[in-house]
Amino acid sequence: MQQTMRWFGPNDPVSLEHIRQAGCSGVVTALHHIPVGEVWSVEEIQQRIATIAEAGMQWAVVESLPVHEDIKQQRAGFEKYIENYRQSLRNLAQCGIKVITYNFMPVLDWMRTDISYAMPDGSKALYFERAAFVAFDLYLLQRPGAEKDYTEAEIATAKKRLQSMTAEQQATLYHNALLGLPGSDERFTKEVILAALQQYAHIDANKLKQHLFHFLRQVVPVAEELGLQLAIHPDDPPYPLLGLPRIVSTEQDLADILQAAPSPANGLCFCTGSLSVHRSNDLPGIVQRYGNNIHFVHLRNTKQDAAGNFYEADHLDGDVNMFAVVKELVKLMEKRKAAIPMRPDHGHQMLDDLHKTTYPGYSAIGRLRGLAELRGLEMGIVLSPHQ
Ligand code: DNO
Repeated sequence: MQQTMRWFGPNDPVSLEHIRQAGCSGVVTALHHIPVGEVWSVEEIQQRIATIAEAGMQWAVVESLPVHEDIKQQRAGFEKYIENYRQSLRNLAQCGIKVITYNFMPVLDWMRTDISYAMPDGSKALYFERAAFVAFDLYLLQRPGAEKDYTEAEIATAKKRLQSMTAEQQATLYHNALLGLPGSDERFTKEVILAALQQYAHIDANKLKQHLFHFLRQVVPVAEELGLQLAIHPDDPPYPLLGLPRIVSTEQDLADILQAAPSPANGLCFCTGSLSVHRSNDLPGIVQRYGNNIHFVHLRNTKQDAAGNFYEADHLDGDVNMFAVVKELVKLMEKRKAAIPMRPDHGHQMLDDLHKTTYPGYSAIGRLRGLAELRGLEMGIVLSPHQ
């Protein structure tokens, strides 16, 4: 695998030097300062390539070239944003960048209720607690009609959970749940989010899928001609939230997406952390069945309990059988005779990083630990003839 790490750009407290010292040859980044929907110019792209090259690495993957909400909702005039997207793809191709990650999650990207969940060893992880999330939805966000999405038992548990929290804990939950997209400082206020959710009142999963398919049919042929590889990121977590449809959650969703615009350019970001939370997803099986279209890999582990709460476990621990996954990826790369870019997705906040402020999940040392473990796992598999 080509070893990479995500870098949020010049304001990221984790420097390119740190990323190189972790053993990476590739950097995964985006032009976060360009507003969503605007064209990424050749000059801006080249400037970023040069910054990364000066640090002795290569801009391996774009994560993300974000899809404007108007495309997801097909609001009047959305075609203009599709054209801008195509133009950004042309500019990226002209600069020699090949792999482009994006997602089609409405309004929100990832969602966690706790970004500093204490692990028994004192490190901190990201955590999704179902009751806290329901309490946020019903009592803090006060989304109209939210109670229809939950059972009476869930509502009762959420109410108790809310009452167990101090005002400060409630404020932290509120803040965590409304954290903006990674890489942006934007935070969703209650009014903004309720208005945004309202836009989806008439867009169900079926309709959203049609919008995604339309987008794919418009951009995939251009990407194919340019020799690019698009990689859609799965929903995190992989189910509907806050009444919003989510359509990149299961193996069937992935199959539908690939089928909608068959092309080597129409591909997947295989994110084990996101997909693993949907228990029916067979991760090594997905690599076997859809490997040809896997263009980028996020390796992360999760540990889920019966109530649907999950925390981000150590990379080799948790519900994902990382050995089986990496074994399939090694087979795939041997077949392709090419390395696939991979990043250790997230990591615990640990050691000196416990005293630093970094993007949730993206501290240096936890990711370095994850990468080191994954690198060793891969090497063990490659070098052992009997696996
Ligand atoms: C979270 C990330 C996601 C991902 C986007 C891709 O840590 O994995 O935010 O970058 O969904 O578009």
